[in-house]
Amino acid sequence: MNKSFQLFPDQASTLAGKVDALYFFMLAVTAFFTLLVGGLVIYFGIRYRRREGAPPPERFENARLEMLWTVVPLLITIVMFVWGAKVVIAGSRIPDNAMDVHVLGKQWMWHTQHPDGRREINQLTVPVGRPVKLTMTSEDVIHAFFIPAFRIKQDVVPGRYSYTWFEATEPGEYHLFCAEYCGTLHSGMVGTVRVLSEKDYQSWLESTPAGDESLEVKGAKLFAEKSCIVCHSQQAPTMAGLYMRDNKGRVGGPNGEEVQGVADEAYLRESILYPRAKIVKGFEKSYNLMPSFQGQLSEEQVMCLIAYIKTLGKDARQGNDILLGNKMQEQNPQRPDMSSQNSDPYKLK
Ligand code: HEC
Ligand SMILES: [Cu+2]
Repeated sequence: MNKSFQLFPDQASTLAGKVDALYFFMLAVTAFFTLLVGGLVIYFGIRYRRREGAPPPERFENARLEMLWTVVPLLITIVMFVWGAKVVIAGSRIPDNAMDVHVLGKQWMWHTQHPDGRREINQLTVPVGRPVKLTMTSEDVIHAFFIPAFRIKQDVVPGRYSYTWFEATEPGEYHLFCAEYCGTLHSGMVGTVRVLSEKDYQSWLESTPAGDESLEVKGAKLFAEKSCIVCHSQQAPTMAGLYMRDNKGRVGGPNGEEVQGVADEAYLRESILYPRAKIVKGFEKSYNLMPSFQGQLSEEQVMCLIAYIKTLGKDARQGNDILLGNKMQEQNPQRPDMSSQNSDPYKLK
């Protein structure tokens, strides 16, 4: 098909076909009834038009007919509702094995960052056939992350994380847009999503420098530099195994209210920037309550700290693994040696 004039964007994700099937169904139903009702209005308008000397119109009622045109549309809209809900759920349930990518929107560009520290600007490179989870936030105003070919669009809001995911099905290059008016150069806030075959993706990984350090390593360093370690190795709750723990019964609101949810990225971010919003039970009266780090950490630094906390499994030992033990060092010899800092956890830069 002629690429310069395309009525519909490519179908390039697992979700695209599902969204389109529903869309075309609704389009067909709408077209059918528009033609039926419009056609009848015109036909009856002519057939029963007012004529000279005609008797006044009779009143006509038919309960069965009325039932019919009430129940049939009801059934059709119920089908649309159930089908639509299924598509929405498929689009919002993020698979567990998804690759993590961070997205930061700002006037007027998209920053994307892979867990290993690789960054791209106005570009996102992903392998085909693997689910990718996007954790997104904005540095200034509300943006919206929109990839038409994947049929995903999600607001990106300052001060909180939003999530979306996709699994690309076709290698190629696709448009990435900002879909929320965000200032004078909003229309220029565009980018490219590059979907590579697994082989090309591997060679891309090898050929591009991994940037500086991975997010986790940066996060581990920040954990020491910003003195999180000072409290969180002793008097404050452990970070070990915290990610995705159930908050119910474990954490309370500012006045001890019940709290729902799990310790996901959004919760960790809130705990760092607004520690008073939710307080771990038993620490309400702690003498060294956590200070707010709002204004002292950039969104990117918060992202790194979270990436680091996510790596700490249940058996991570505080004060040792928490300063990025040698385990990670062995896994990737290119990562900086943190052992000098390990020996003196309280040394701050
Ligand atoms: C002055 C001591 C102190 C410092 C410094 C500190 N924290 Fe805390 N932190 C606490 C205490 C006490 C709590 C438990 C009370 C609460 O939830 O606010 C806590 C709670 C948390 C929680 C929620 C824990 C849970 O189990 O839900 C996270 C996440 C966290 N801190 C991260 C950090 C990070 C990251 C830093 C560094 C940027 C940091 N903290 C610095 C004392 C501190
Ligand atoms: Cu924008």
